[in-house]
Amino acid sequence: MKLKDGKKRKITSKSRLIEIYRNPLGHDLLCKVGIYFRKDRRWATRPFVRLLKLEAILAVAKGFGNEFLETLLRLINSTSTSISDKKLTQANESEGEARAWWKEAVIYQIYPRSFVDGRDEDGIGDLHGIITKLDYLKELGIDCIWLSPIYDSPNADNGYDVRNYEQIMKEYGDSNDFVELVNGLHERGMKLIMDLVVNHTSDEHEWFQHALNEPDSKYRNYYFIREGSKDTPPNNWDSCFGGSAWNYYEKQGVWALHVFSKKQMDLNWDNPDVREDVENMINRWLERGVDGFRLDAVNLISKMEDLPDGNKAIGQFMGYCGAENYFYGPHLHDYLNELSTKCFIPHGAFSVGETPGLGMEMSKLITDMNRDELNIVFNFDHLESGGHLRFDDYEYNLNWYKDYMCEWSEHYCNTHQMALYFENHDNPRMISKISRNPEHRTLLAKLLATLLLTQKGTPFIYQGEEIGMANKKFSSMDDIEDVESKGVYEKLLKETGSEKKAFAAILAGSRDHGRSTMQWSSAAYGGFSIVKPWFETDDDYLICNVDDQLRDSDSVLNYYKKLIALRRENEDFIYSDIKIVNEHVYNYYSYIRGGFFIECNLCQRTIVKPKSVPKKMMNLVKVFGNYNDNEPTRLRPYEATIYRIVKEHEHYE
Ligand code: TEU
Repeated sequence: MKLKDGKKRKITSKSRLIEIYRNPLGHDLLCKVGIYFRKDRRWATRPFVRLLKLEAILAVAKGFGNEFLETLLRLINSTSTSISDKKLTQANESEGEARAWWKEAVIYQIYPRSFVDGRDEDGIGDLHGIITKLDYLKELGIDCIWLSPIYDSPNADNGYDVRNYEQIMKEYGDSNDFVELVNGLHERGMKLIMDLVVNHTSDEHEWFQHALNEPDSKYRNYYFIREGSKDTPPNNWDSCFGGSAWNYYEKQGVWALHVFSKKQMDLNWDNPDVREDVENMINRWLERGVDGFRLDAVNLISKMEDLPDGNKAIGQFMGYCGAENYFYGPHLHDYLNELSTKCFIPHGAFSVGETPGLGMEMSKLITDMNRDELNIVFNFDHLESGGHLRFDDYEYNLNWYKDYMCEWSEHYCNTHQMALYFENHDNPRMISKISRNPEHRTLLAKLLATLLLTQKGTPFIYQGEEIGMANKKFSSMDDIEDVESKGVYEKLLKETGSEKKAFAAILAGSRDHGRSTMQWSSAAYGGFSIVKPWFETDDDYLICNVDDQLRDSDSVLNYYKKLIALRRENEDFIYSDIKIVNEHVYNYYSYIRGGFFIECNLCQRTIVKPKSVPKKMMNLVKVFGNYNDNEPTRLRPYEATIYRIVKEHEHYE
């Protein structure tokens, strides 16, 4: 809210929720609080509730004391933008939506270590392996691949700890393989986006080695290095991989900050030299033919000045302490704008930010096409049902996803684009989160494919998702590779004293479920390699693999192919608005995209269609779905169908 002199009114504990809601950060924080308490996202806008004062809400929310209130107010008042920025957006909308290849593209994420072991047969995936699968990807209909990091790395976090940005990781190949890969993609009309990990570097990166060992070098200020005694870290922040976010170096008598593992040291983006080095590095890759980047944990790059202690209540809420001081830091917008103007825009490069913790309004600011920051972002709010964290053992409720999509679709305008995804290398397989019943596997995989490829946004498919790969059958911590899972296990073991409980959490949330080797065939090791892979899991490849599915016209893989082709042939799936129909019917999700009607059952029971729908059926012709026959009045478990609207429709509600 603006005062008469144009200044923004300060938000205080006496402010009403609706006033806070008008501030982008305030809006998103209120949503997060709602998610935590399993309220619906729009709880703060309901009649009466919207008029409550902040202090009244906090009085009922036990455990959130004064300190929490102060942190909240500091954060909200520190943002200079307000939701009225939407005006910018709406002005543009009347001119129609700008076209862009990355809105039309279907993007496929490759986790190189687990994709294909090509040339050297060492049980580790590599660039040559990827090259041998380019035709497979082209036939599937993929327009662009995103490669998880392939830079030189000691692999503390499988490449997300970069030792040298200029070199290709030895196990993956060399610069000739890289050139062959870029050419192979471009010859096929496909594009390449690389992972850009610049919130931190490996502790083995030469910048960090100089910083640590040469106190007077210019690199000292490239990181957050603080002198001090061994007993007291500079603040109370936790690493999101478990333990303190500070590592002590005995020999040098200093602490250094790492939000992730203790081999991933946070770069100090407030130092202009850091930004310049990073920008030059990015431009070198763009000159080598890269078409864009996925920017790792990029909303973490701007840390609050003086690195203040984290609020304990927020720490509890997030699972680790300190995040409010860096997840949406004071210079985030400036730094993103600088990257965009110095690197992405001059090269016409695409950018997708990985932005853990950001909500809808903050994401809109970052991706508004008038602000020149990022093209799109990966939001995380749909990945767990309300009130749950990834390591909770529970069944995901798809109505949560519907609610999320309804809200975002309502507020995202033509000047923003959503990134649509269910899986990546940081998450278990989505179908396993929803149901572990093997009878649902194929149905669910096809339902998710339908959602991914027919809603409005840029779809990202994660390797293996296209054949319906499921979670792995790990039997103990000996089967686990991931640095995060190991850290979280130690933490939970300390907290609960129970190996069983700690392992149950790992089994539910481990990133290793998505990092197992790709299942190409029923040959030994799933055709991933001819030698024992770096990460051996179970024998699911015998019943779920690419070769078998290529031969089966009814397979998940062929369903993906058909859907991608349908999307390509019909721009309705790209540029038409999404109109949600019967939004309030639980377990039922249906929407119109231009000349198409999509209808889904979100649960494992048969449900009756809303009364108004069957009447309209005469105007619809089934294109295809995950059941081959049709039932006019009911939807079977996880049923998903795409219809063409053949007659002028008016209302489907
Ligand atoms: O992830 C950032 C991130 O915050 C999370 O997704 C994270 O992996 C996890 O959920 C924390 O609890 C990115 C990468 O995608 C991830 O693989 C890396 O480990 C991480 O950054 C550090 O580079």
